[in-house]
Order: sequence, then structure tokens, then C-alpha cells
Amino acid sequence: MGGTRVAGAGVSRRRVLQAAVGVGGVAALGGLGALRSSTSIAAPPPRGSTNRLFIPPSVTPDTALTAASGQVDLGGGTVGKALVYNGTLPGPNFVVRRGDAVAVPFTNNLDAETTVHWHGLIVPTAEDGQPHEAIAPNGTHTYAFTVKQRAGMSWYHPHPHLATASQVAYGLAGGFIIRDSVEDALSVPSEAYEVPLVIRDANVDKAGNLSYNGKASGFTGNIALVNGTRDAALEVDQTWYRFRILIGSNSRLFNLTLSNGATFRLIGNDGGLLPTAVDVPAMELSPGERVDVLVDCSGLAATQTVGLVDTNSGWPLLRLTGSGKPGGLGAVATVPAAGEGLSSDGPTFGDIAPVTTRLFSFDGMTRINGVVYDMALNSFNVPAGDVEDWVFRTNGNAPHPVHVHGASFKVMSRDGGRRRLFPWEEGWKDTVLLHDRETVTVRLRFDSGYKGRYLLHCHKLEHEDAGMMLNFTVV
Ligand SMILES: [Cu+2]
Repeated sequence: MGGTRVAGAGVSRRRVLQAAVGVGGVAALGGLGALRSSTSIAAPPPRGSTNRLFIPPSVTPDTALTAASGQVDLGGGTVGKALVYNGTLPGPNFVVRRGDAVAVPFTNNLDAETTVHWHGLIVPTAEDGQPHEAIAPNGTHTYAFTVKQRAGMSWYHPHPHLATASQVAYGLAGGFIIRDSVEDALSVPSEAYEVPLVIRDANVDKAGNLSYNGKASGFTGNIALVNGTRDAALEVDQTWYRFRILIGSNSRLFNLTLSNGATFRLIGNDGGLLPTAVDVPAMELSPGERVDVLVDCSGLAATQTVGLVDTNSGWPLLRLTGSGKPGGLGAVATVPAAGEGLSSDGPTFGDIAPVTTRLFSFDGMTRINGVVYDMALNSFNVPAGDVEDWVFRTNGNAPHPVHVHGASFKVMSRDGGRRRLFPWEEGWKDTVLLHDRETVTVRLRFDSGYKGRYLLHCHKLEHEDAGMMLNFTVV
């Protein structure tokens, strides 16, 4: 059973807000709506060494986007240099509804070529931000496409030839949230209780500027940033929260847990809602993966804290500190229970025998099937509408988070290594993690109606830039 809403009426309220956003403006959407200018200094940290979590502004899908160098406050009032979209790190959250037309006038104010790739969104080749469609310094392009897919959290980041890793490490990334009627019908927290979390690591130099020293084996920074905030803290009311988590690191894996031993109620991942809600104590996630989780803060007394922790590094990523107040607008008394059905529009072709099976070996740190990426080379053609199995395997140099452009897939199996699938690998995915000696099979079908070139690559960005990528063409 879905729960009773304490405040607001999800469906109608969301629609009203969507309508009220207007054209090109910045929406006031609570947790997805606060504003911070790129040069503002954060309020003094509430206590200890914690800094108030930055939440990027929410914007409509016709909002202009500019990539430029800028200055950001990573927390504690120290302003440093970074690369930013619209002046913030992360950039604004695009919030759209399924069916919306997106038209984002983009300007490249960097001193290098860039593109905007809409990771997880299924869009025409020319709008996919591929390395072939580079936008020169001072160049512009209006990214235009229709959002045909279900509700979920995708993201946007640069994808230029040989320079994706550095541009992302220096700060360029942002969220892209799709809503639809299936999600509207669920009793899930919204407004201030729906919080996007872009989690990554970073290095900063003595002056507080983001720095980057990637090597072929990958980049691992020595601090965590959550929404661009180090030592981040969020004051939480006594209610459930919905955290929309994106792993925006270059290379680092995160194993997310809650410091009080509580479970996450996992409701979604890369491609949106899972078929059923499930409670999980920990989630190991790789660059590019997303999860949608509900966290129960209703028992948190004033000033009591719970940490979102990465057990791989031991880092506390985000400190949740109780306000002692009950939930307000957007809070819900009851969320979907573990085991409760959430959506029925998951992958439906899992039982269909594949027409073609293709094997991809992720070799070393630079090759797929022995070949280093060549922009001019089309590695194979995929007939539109065919169900195919793609088998990803590696003997070493993992993690390799494997990402496909142009379609979502269903993860069918994992052999070797961890030898199992995880709850966050149900439903629709676009990025799947390979550890050493693992073989992962995914089933997919390019049935968006778009034909043309798309990419398959490792989303460890240093591997990607070094050549662990290929072009294929949907025909
Ligand atoms: Cu890799």
C-alpha cells in the first residue's frame, strides 16, 4: 500500500509546479530548487567542520547552459577555481516531464573544445554530445530532443575527444531529472525532502583550486565532494527523505552505507523506478551509476546525526543532523514498503532470445577487443529493433564501469568475480560495473526510432580518454 501524504498532493502539486516554472527560469522546487551563486560564500558551518550541503538550482529544459571557468565555494568559505556550468558545481538540475521538448542553448566559454553528453538520455546522434560533435571555444549549439523515456535521474557532462576526464574532474557535471505519471502515483517524498546528491572525489591545491593529475590507471582524489561541498551536512526533519544519488567521480568506486546501520530503501537506479522496492544495507557503485533511495530520518532527534558513509575510503560523505521538526510540505507519512511494487514498465524483453550475441573484452586500460578508440572507425552495425546480448568481460585493470549510449539495457548475469547481480542492477540500466575477471551479460534493443552512431565505453574516464571506447551504428 502506498502511504498517506502529510502535506501536499503529489500529482497535482508537481504538475502545478511544472506549469508555474515558466520559460527559461529557475524553478523553486524545494530540495531541487535552492540557489547559490558561483561566488557566494556559504553561511558559517553549523557545527564542527561541516559545511551546509549545496543544492544546485532546478531549471526548465529550455534554460541556456554555459560551460566556463569560474570560482566555487567547496565549503567553509574558501573559494577556488573550477570549471562550471552556469556558475555552479554541480551545474543546474534540469527537471522535465516525460514528453517534454528539450532545447538547451549551450555556449562553450572554455578555452578548449567540449560537448554536452546527456548520460542516460536516449537522444539523436547529433544531440548526444559525442566527441565527433565538438563545440569549439566560443561556439554554441542548441541541444534539442524530446524526452521519450520514463522518470529517472540522468546527468550531463562533457564528452570531448581525449579530454573528458579532465573537464569532469575540474567540475563539469549536472543532474537531469525526468518525472512521469507512474512516479506521480507513488507516495515518495518531494520538495525539500527530495535531494539530489552528486558524489565524487577531488583534489584541491593549496589555494583551494580543484586540481587534476589523472594517469592511465585512473584518478583518485583525496577528498569527497557531495554536490561540490566537502564535509557536507544537511539538516533533516523527522520524516523520510528521497536521495537521488549520482556517482560523478572519474574512477573511484563508492560503497555507500548509513552510519547507524540502517538500510536504504532502494526504489530506482539509472533508468528509473525498480519493479519493487528493496531494503539494502550497502551499495557499491561506480562512475556514472545512479540510485534512488528513501532514508528514514523520522527517529532522528534534534542535533542527533547519521552519516552517509563510503566504507571503501572510510569517508563520511554527508552528515544528516536532526532538526527536531516534523516534515512539512512534500513529506509523506508512509513510503513504499520493501517488496512493494513500484512500476511495471521495466525491461520486457528479458525472455526473448537474442538475435545476436556480441563479445566485448575490456583489455588493459586502453582497448576494447584489442582496439584503441578511433573516432573514424565504426566497429559494427546494430539493426534497430533487434534484441541483442552484449557480453562484457575483463581479466584485469578493473573497475571498468561499462556504459552504452543510445539504449538502456537489462543486466542478465554476472559470472566470475562477484558472481551475482545486485538489487540496484534490476530494471533499466545504462552503466554496469565490471570487477576483475567478471563477465557481465546485458540484453538490449535499440528501439528508440533513432538511427546513427552511438558509443560503448568504459566510464572510468581515464580509460575512456585512453581509448577504451568504440563507435557503433544503429541501422
Ligand atoms: Cu575501464
